[in-house]
Amino acid sequence: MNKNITVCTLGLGYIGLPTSALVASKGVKVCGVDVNESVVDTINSGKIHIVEPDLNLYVTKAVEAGNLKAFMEVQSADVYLVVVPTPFKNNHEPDISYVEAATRNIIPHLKPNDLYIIESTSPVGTTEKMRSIIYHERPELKDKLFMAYCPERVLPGNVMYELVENDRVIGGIDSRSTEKAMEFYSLFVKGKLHPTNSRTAEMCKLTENASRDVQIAFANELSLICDKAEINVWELIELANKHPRVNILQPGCGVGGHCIAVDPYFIVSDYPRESQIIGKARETNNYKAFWVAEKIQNTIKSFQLTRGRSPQLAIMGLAFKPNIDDLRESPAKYIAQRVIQNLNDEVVFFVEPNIESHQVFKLTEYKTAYEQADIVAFLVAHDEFKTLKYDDNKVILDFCGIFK
Ligand code: SAJ
Repeated sequence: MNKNITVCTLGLGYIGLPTSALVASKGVKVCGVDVNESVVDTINSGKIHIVEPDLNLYVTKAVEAGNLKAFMEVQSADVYLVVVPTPFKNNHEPDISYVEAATRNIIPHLKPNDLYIIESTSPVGTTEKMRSIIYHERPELKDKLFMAYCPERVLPGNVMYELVENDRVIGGIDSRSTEKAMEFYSLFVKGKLHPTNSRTAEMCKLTENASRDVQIAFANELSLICDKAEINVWELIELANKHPRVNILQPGCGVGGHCIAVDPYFIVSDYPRESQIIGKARETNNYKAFWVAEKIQNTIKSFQLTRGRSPQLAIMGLAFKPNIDDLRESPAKYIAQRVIQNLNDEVVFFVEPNIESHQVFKLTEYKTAYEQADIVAFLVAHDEFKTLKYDDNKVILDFCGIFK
């Protein structure tokens, strides 16, 4: 595919903006579209609205070179990338309304030989549903468009590297679409491009994250068992992983973020009878956060009974995973909120080294909190916490293997 094409990306978030900036850095004209006017203005001023290493450099250069411009409305192009959110409704039903809305906004601009790609995590069959909508509105384009589903699998914090280096699965609605989409991604992806159909590509994304959720649930279930069996779960997992074909992941205070904790529901909601393990893993990982909150409450109560006074408590970590500043969908934040709800006269120090301040939790520096507290609950395995020395005089609740 030559570079004098125009790409229109719908959705300029954690994936849409990095992808747009990367494609633009190859000399391709990219029109980014977002419903949020401040996002559009921020990008057109050469700045970014999200935290992602190196992204600012790419966006500034692409905007200055005139290869990246943001708009509130869809611009006519040759390639359309749909990279909008796919949240779920309150009963864990996937919500593809943003994908459908973006598609309907594209339809009037479509012409023969255009390439339409969905990257948003979607329930199986979504690309086929969008094909029907497009052909219903534009019957003259039937079989004259290229349409594909191509999920991303980048790790937040390493996006600009992984967008280039990771292999990608390219799922066309037919083989000519798969080929066309592979031509497009070969413009900027160095990883291997794996052809398949759209349903398999849609399920592949969900499978990757559901498999990780199940693996984490196994580790979390082990931690509950070991707590009762009075076994050090960190030592147990380390020993079991000495087996050449065993790789048990790490227990935590629950599973957060808007990927691993969300995507499995896309499978469960469509295949509820068949996805028993996937569904139970979701329950186990959600229950772990509740169990941690209860454990902290019980520890406070037994401290008061045995010491005759209320403890000072340190809640170590609020982010959804180690060494990041993202608190969205964070089990640690949920646990901290539960602690606040049950507070009597205990003093609580909230610690999150990756953010300066928080509108709900008054933050304390981690060394100070550790020194002052009687009970220390480690919720997130931030690197800073691993520099602390184990102190026998404190009640240490280590839910994430700081002192493993
Ligand atoms: N977690 C554990 N124990 C572990 C590993 C993770 O409790 O051993 C927890 C983390 O603390 C966090 C949650 O699971 O709360 C998810 O963290 P994560 O490291 O699995 O990753 P995400 O959500 O940042 O990114 C995942 C990745 N998917 C896989 O590793 C299969 C990433 O490649 C995807 O692109 C991303 O989801 C996504 O956007 O789908």
